[in-house]
Amino acid sequence: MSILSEISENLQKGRAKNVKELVARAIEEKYTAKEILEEGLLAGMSIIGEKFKNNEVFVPEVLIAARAMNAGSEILKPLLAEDGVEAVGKVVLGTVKGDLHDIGKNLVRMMMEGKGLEVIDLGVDVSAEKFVETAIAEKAQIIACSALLTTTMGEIKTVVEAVEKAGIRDKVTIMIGGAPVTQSFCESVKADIYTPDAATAAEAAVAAIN
Ligand code: B1M
Repeated sequence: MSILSEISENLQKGRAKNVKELVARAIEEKYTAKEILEEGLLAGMSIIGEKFKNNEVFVPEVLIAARAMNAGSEILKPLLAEDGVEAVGKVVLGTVKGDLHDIGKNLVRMMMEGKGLEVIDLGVDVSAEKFVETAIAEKAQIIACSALLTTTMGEIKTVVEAVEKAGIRDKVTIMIGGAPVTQSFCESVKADIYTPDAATAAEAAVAAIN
């Protein structure tokens, strides 16, 4: 079995320690961060996602797989960061209110940090008020919202409205993403930028600031 398949297998079993070790070994064996992320970690997570949908695994299994995913991607962090890049701007990032999914958000953070952005990560279940008050206090140029549930993606609209109400709409770019989010949804809630993945989000954030 290839090391990337081993990463995927161990992630599915929620063996965080093994995943960390295997990711470290794959780095030593000169696999790229992209290969390890996409063909190892995300491949495993996608199988878990399918099984979750089909009721073959349940919340506890998914949760431990998610922990293994986060543990593995933390090891990749130095590889995703570009050496010597100065902070080019500030981003307030979080998963919207009512939503506890953080894997995609964590990838967005890593990719953005890799591009030299300073990211204030508010975590999960973040209210619109919290996004806005942090953006004001930190003078952030970007608010970045992740939403993974069709029941929580509407919170993005609440964030856009809160930004408008606070009178900072012209100072802040609102970026959005997450599995159920689309370009047409972005337009309908009057957010600024939708991107489908973390790498594109980081590139778009840098472009929006410059
Ligand atoms: Co949940 N869950 N979950 N879950 N979960 C989904 C999302 C679901 C699609 C599974 C399914 O049924 N097939 C489904 C949503 C259905 C829907 O709304 N359409 C679902 C459900 C229903 C639920 C619960 C309601 C289940 C329950 O309790 N009955 C519950 C809700 C809890 C809550 O949030 N209030 C729940 C709970 C959980 C766990 C806690 C067990 C766990 C989360 C653990 C954690 O995150 N720490 C979990 C997980 C892991 C998943 C799946 C399996 C995987 C999600 C994931 O991390 N994917 C997921 C099924 C799936 O997606 N196939 C599922 C990997 C990650 C890298 O992808 O986050 O999409 P993603 O990020 C991508 C892009 O979307 C993008 O970049 C990343 C790629 O580079 N992106 C951005 C993300 N944010 C971005 C922001 C940007 C730009 C791009 O700009 C700002």
